[in-house]
Amino acid sequence: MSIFKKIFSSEKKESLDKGLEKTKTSFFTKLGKAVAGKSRVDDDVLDNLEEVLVTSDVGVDTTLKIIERIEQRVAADKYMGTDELNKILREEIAGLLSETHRGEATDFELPEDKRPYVIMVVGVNGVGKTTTIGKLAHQFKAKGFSVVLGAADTFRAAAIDQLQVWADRVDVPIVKQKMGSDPASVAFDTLSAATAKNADVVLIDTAGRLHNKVNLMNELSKVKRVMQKVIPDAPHEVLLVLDGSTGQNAFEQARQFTKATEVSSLAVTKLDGTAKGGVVIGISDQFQIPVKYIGVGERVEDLQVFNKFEFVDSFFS
Ligand SMILES: Nc1nc2c(ncn2[C@@H]2O[C@H](COP(=O)(O)OP(=O)(O)OP(=O)(O)O)[C@@H](O)[C@H]2O)c(=O)[nH]1
Ligand SMILES: [Mg+2]
Repeated sequence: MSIFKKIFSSEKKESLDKGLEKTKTSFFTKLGKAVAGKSRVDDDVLDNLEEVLVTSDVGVDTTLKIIERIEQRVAADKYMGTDELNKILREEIAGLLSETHRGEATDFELPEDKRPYVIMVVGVNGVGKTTTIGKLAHQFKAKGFSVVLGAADTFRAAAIDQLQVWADRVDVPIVKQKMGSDPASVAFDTLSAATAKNADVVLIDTAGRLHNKVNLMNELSKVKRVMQKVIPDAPHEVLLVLDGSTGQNAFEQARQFTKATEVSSLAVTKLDGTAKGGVVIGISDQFQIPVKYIGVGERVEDLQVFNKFEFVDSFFS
């Protein structure tokens, strides 16, 4: 068990390190320029550092908090060398993130007293909802949980097909109706089937785009209401998926969605292949909702349970 766990976590680390490569290259190139020719951390260096953080999509508010923490340290040690900046940044970012305890997940686990545990997956179109559901189904199944998928994105025929592909690949049952049918009705059927099967977890896919935003939010509310006819406290989790490669846009989506509907956890996808991985630091700091999962690649194993310390570790290693 312990050997298995070690192998697994080293794989997780490898995938994370690889996924963050672009962000790290870009960040440390900028950081190098920010301190070029400077031996001491002075006001110029701090100004440059602020710009590096903002342009790395950490977000203005979080950047200011980090700079403030570093300023305090510089005030205490006026001769702080720029060669120490890496270490200090790492410590201060880890320190900042550790101030919030939002019940972060440690593994692909499910609370024991809620069966089937219903996760409704929401987010605008193209962010990675369906892919994340496929990856989650794989991870939960690998943990021994029985999974049922619900194809409540009935807006496009391709959406149902895409979830079917995942159901086949992971080998889990899917409940679907034809395109254009009522998403709430699909969700109702899915929960009924999952209850009859004594399933452990239900993953409900939803549409990212409707004719307009108000329609979308109304539809999500209706899906929720109808699910509660089968399982009164469903959905147990509303997982908002954000595309990390859109940087500041991901913040904006998080803001709008959390205003319009109750969101209980976040997944930030597509961190591989982008230099905007700093968004995760800002989003973890800014939102009262935990970042539970991150997507760092296309393979099923590349969906990880987000651990802020592993993240900072990988970032600065
Ligand atoms: N590189 C990379 N690609 C990802 C990741 N997550 C999702 N994708 C890709 O993003 C694209 C969109 O993903 P979908 O899962 O279809 O997104 P969606 O939110 O379901 O989109 P709609 O159904 O149109 O609302 C696909 O090509 C996925 O392969 C990730 O972590 N890394
Ligand atoms: Mg989809």
